[in-house]
Amino acid sequence: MTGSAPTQLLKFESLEPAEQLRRSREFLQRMRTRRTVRDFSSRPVPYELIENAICVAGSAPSGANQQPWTFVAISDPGTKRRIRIAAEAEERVSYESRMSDEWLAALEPLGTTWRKPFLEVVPWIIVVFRQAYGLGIDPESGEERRYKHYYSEESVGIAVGLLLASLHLAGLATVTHTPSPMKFLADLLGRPPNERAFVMIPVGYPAPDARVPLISKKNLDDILVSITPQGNQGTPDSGFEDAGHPH
Ligand code: IYR
Repeated sequence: MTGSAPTQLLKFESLEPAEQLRRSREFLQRMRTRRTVRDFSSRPVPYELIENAICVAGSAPSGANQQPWTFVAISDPGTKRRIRIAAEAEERVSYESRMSDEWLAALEPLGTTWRKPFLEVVPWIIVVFRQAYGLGIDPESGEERRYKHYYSEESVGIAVGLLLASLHLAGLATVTHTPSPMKFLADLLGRPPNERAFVMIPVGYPAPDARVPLISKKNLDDILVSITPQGNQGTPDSGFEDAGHPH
């Protein structure tokens, strides 16, 4: 560290290579089973699972460590109903007139429509807000002022990735829902003027007969460009055979 800010000694867990590989493979296998679910049961979810997942999300790196996020967790039936009514009203206009034919065709394999009954069925909805700027008291003047936030979109995107992974690992199902426009959420949930709805994540258990679209993820070869020394293409010596990736 070259700056003059205070520091502390890093606590870093050093793993044996075999343990690294075991954990890495286990995490990969688990994450491969995550699916976006749109057909939920109303089975309750303990609040601590929601709290812990939001703590994980809150551990994400962020621009200048400004942590420009607010998570609103809703289980109140009246609020969920109001969210459903407002979201469906926007989605209906989107599906019927705002979205292009190209966009609707791209969504065809997912089978989505403007109807969002899951918003009332799920035990929890987490609405993630991005703080476009910070609001705080200026230590000099004692007045409230705006603080610039850096990389807030990227920061909140990273936090949402951790949130989805954490909920999945806790055995919960989610749908990443972005009704558009989403302004109604800040109004309905009484959020301050610096907060913009980023994404809405209904959380719960799948309905017993839930079905999901028949879609697949790209292969590693299609998403990874590996730049390694000549003659050692893509296989730095790990000491292990068969990393177990599909090609
Ligand atoms: N926000 C709409 C439409 C939608 C758009 C995309 I891009 C998706 O991947 C899925 C849905 C909705 O939630 O239905």
